[in-house]
Amino acid sequence: MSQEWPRRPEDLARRYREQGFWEDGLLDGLLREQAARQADRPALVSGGDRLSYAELDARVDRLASGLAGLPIRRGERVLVQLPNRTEYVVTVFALFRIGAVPILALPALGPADLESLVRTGGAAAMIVAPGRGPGASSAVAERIARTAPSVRHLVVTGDPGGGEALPWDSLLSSSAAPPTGPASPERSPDDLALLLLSGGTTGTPKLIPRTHADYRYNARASAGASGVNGAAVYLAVLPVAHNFTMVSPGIVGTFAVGGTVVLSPDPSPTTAFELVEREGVTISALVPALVGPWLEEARRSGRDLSSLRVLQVGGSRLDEATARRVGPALGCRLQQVFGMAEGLNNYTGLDDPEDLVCTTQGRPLSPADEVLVVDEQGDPLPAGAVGELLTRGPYTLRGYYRARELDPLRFTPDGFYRTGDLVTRSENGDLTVVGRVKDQINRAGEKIAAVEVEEMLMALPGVRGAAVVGLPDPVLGERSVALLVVPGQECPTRDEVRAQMSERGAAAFKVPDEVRRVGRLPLTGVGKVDKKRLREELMREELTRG
Ligand code: AMP
Ligand code: DBH
Repeated sequence: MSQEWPRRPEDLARRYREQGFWEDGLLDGLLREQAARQADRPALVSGGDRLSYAELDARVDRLASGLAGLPIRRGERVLVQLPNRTEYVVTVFALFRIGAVPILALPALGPADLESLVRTGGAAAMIVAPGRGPGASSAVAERIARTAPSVRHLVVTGDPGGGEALPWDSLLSSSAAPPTGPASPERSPDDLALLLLSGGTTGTPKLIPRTHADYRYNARASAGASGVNGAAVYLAVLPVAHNFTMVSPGIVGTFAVGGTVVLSPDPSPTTAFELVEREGVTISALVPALVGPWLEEARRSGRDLSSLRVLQVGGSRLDEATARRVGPALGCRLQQVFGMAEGLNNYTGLDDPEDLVCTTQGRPLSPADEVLVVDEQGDPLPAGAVGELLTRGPYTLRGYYRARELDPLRFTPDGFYRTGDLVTRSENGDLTVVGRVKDQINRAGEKIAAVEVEEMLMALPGVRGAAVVGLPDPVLGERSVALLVVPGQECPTRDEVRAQMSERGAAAFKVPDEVRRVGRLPLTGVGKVDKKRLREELMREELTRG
């Protein structure tokens, strides 16, 4: 087990415990604790469901019994790909309760990524929704479940449509007997609790190990930073499986303090505003690409948004002009959140001056977060200088799951995570994100690993060279542009690229927004495509084109 993911050194772990960062307690314990404290308070609102803490906790018990009966055992991984509905929350907390480890897959992930997660994670089961998302159709899930040797069970919410899958409802056992009896081995807050997806810089997404203690701390501290307490009503607009929606403070943070979580079935502002008015939503979280549509809709719609106190925006860089419109248009405070599934969360303060809130991406959440801004040699830089952000702390990973070979690349010898983000830090510790070292495109918050797309482009007929870069885009943050070297042949069209990529199981958001033919690609000294120069050349061209 210890080879699968590196734990923190014992002296550091002891310090985090002694200083109160890590509490005793497991993630599902958060529901148990609230059910004991305030049984009748609304915990979860989704579609027609309205569950109190006692009801939600009981439903988690019933599913936990069903899952344990399959059996799914403590420590086993289970791929979960579900939309923003009650079943997601119940599933994830039931897995926590039996000590199994959900792998949280976004609905937009395609079959190729799903399969790679199942294989890397060695998943014993898959729990998916029928026909939701390109990767989640029952047929795709059935194929993966059949071919991946580790998978023993496939569970589908809704109608499994006559296939091999087990209906999720049938697992809601009638008895709520504790799924893990006294004979089960002692569980620890330091156990692996869940596996999150990294945006990834290599071809396949990496798995991020998070423990019960570190995730509980991340959630509770985030609730503090965003003013979420027992009176809060948190609206989940982004996919529930995203770390932002889970823990910053998201679903887990809201449960930690006994507030109410409302799930929006889709990200449209029309749906969201109806829920804000009906449920008295106090806080929600968006990626920058959704902010414009929200501001537009606020102008048009007659909905009463007066309950809204805080709008969090994160996932990619929010431009200052849009940032300044949020407060006046929505009548609430903006909070920028710069986070990563690997751990570190930064928040602008709710009482910060407007200039700071609109121009920086916040400060580290925890007094125990260590951050360094370093140059290419790894030497620390003074305040104001641009460099790579390194971080270490009580909720930041020390290595990816089953990817020990990446440790020397992505971590320093003393355990700092190399974020790949280029930032500046002010004298006061406020961070501003200015770019990325790592070669990925951040398209509306969806991270695209350039190499993965390039690999697929190279497989097209006649293509001799391919590079994918992100260029600034007012709506998407970055749009992806593919440059193809196709000597003496027709350049493939975007439709042909799309067809080829979808055949290879790629998610739709990974298809380049633009495909251009070039004569050559600029190379570095060692002969790698010089992305930095390429991007500069393209941006110059854009400027001269007007
Ligand atoms: P992931 O590794 O998929 O969890 O994505 C995390 C990355 O998203 C960070 O390392 C940043 O590159 C980017 N990111 C997240 N929040 C922000 C933000 N508020 N501003 C700019 N970039 C962000
Ligand atoms: O982009 C992210 O991964 C992200 C953004 C905001 C995140 O993981 C988070 C907050 O926790």
